Amino acid sequence: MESRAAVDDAALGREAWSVLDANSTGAATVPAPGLYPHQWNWDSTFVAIGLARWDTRRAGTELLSLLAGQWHTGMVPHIVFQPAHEEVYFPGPAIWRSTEHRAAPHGVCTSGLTQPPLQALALWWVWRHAADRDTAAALVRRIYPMLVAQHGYLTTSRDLGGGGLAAIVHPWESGMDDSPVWDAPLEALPPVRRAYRREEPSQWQPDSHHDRYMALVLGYRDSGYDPVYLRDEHPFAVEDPMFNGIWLASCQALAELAPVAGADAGPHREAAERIRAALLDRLWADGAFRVRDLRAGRLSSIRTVGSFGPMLDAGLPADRVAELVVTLESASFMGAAGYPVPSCEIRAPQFDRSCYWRGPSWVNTNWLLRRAAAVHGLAGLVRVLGSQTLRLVRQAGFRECFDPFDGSGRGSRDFSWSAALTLDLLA
Ligand code: 2M8
Repeated sequence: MESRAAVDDAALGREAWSVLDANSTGAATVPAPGLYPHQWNWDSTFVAIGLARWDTRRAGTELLSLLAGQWHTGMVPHIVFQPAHEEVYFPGPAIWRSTEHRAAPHGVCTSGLTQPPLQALALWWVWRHAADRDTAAALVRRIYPMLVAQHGYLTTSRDLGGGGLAAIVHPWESGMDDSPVWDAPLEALPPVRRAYRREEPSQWQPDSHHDRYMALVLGYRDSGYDPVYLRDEHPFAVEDPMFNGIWLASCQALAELAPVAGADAGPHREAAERIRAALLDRLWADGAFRVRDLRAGRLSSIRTVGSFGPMLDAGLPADRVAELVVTLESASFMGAAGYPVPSCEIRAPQFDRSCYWRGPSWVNTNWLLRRAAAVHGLAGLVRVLGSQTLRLVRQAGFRECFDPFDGSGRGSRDFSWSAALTLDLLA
């Protein structure tokens, strides 16, 4: 495998800071040079988490720059575009046309989809770790109402199944784009043509998953980003355990932050309880949380790293936690991998050790599972996830993701969340 000379903690920390500085626009940190030149929702939020112990102001600026893209509906978009690079990434602002929509913010172009609602957990992380208490308190007072609006949006516009969970309406909203759990719902979509590309009809190829991603984007955009269209007509609607597990943890974070903002914690605690009950009722089957396809009315048979998302909930019943830990440590996940945590179960036919969310290990999901282990007092798991994640970046650098067997790097180099979360793990 590709490997570097042993890097000590101080040098690793310096390298992480220089990646974050290089990827910073001044207010936002883009995921990686070249491929991802805009601000991505959960990428930026992981960067804020990584900065939390070291630089309260910069962590706050990161969150505020993302929230400058928040829609009046409360939706926090999955991309806030950087004007200088508008056409570098496809689909760019010309496809999303956010500025034509009355609910979108003025003066900034965004996508029309969202990503896992991690911001409240990040704000709480900043609050909890801030050396600069006054700055942190001011930040909480400023951001809290925006996050209440975000959670309101999920409750009112995304409970497409009517059972208390938020549905995602595109694989991009999960943050785990090409995970095998989206294969069945994508393949059930009507055939699509590449009408969005400047190609002659004679050059049209049989449609791919990417064409289907685009068809979903265009259908939703052309409805005017209408929540009624999402509920009644949009062909992709899925309840994802990681998205909802993060939402639950963010409700608990808002409950902790409410007194700082002079608000009542009660509604957030009630929301967390509702989501927990819905997760257990709707997504738990055969010892794991699974993705529910609302259009097909069935649960996925494939378990992924997303299946462990609800472990972020400190109130998850102990027997469920124990079952999840057995699965996580089994040969399906950590037990047969050299490096944690494969993004898809190793025994699934769809597992692919080198293809993004179909197998590789990721620093951000490792961080989330380490956090989940911490909330349940699983000290051994916390230690393993932390030390093995640091081993990955020490050996292969701040790559986008890693081969779970030999730890070699995959995807972009100098990837922001890999660098930022390393700073947190080094603390
Ligand atoms: C990947 O997703 C984008 C679309 O949002 C893409 O494939 O172009 C995912 O890994 C996602 O989790 C991440 O937020 C994004 C930017 O790093 O890249």
